[in-house]
Amino acid sequence: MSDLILHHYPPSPVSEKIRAGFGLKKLAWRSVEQNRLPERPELFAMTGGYRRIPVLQAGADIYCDTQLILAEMDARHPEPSFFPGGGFGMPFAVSRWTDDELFISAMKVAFAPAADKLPPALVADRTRLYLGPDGDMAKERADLPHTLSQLRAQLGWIEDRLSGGRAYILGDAPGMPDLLVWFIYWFVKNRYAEADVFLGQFPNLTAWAGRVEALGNGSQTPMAPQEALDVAKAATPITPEQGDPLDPQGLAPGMHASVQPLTDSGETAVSGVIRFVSRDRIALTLENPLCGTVAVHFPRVGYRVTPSS
Ligand SMILES: N[C@@H](CCC(=O)N[C@@H](CS)C(=O)NCC(=O)O)C(=O)O
Repeated sequence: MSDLILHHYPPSPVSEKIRAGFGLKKLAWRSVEQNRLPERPELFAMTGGYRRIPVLQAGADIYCDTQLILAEMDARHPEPSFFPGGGFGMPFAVSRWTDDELFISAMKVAFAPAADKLPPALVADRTRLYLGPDGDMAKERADLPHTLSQLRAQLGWIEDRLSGGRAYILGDAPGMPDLLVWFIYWFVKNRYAEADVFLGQFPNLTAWAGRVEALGNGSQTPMAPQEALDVAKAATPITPEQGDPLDPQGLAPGMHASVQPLTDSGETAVSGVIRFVSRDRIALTLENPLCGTVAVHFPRVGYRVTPSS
């Protein structure tokens, strides 16, 4: 069993990206089911209030955002690689499209037509989070044909990429680009009432989805939120104190800082003491009596780091 603990909830599409990653790597992992709404006291104690799901935990090291979670999974369990054929770098660039424009199109298609039947608190929360302070699901529902035209054109790119008998997006072996498209496909397929007809126009994508689904989710064993806290408390972060002389912001270990997503989503910042700085990530040291000392990692892209004193 690996020491990886995933904090997630089953209907979370972004978490499905990681669950499928466990499948690709055939990993055993511990599954901590979190609330769908942000009532997650044990998790917030460990992350300093980072709002999103999923979060990956390994002892007292906590990884926020799937961009970083995938990188960390591949570093800890290199084979089979998320980057077959040496396809490094580019999948992260592709993820800026799948997690932004493609995800927002899919989210509107999944949520807007069903919004009347979902718990109002959930709809209000996700509308604010993804569509900003002026978001309106009723308007999105009326605009569904336009949104479907956006989603259709984007999925068409992957349909074309999979033409000519290519089994996976990079070729013969599955990799990170497949996870990036799979979670969108899974989200639309499971939530949009007309998904079978809509997705039926993409035969290559449909055949590919069968192959990705067959990779499974690895082998998961449930863990209670309190047990995950206990694991953190019993562990010491393995993240070293490390600076980066080329850091454009002059960030360095020992400085106090806060980290916040760049989107206008109303999320609170996470504050702590900088422990690790690199081109791609920042880690803060946080202290909380419930979990002791933890190192909380964030990607640099998509997040603003603000030194506080
Ligand atoms: N950039 C984040 C996005 C994560 C995200 O938006 N996850 C959704 C769940 S699928 C979420 O956190 N929704 C609000 C919530 O669950 O509280 C990542 O890649 O991890």
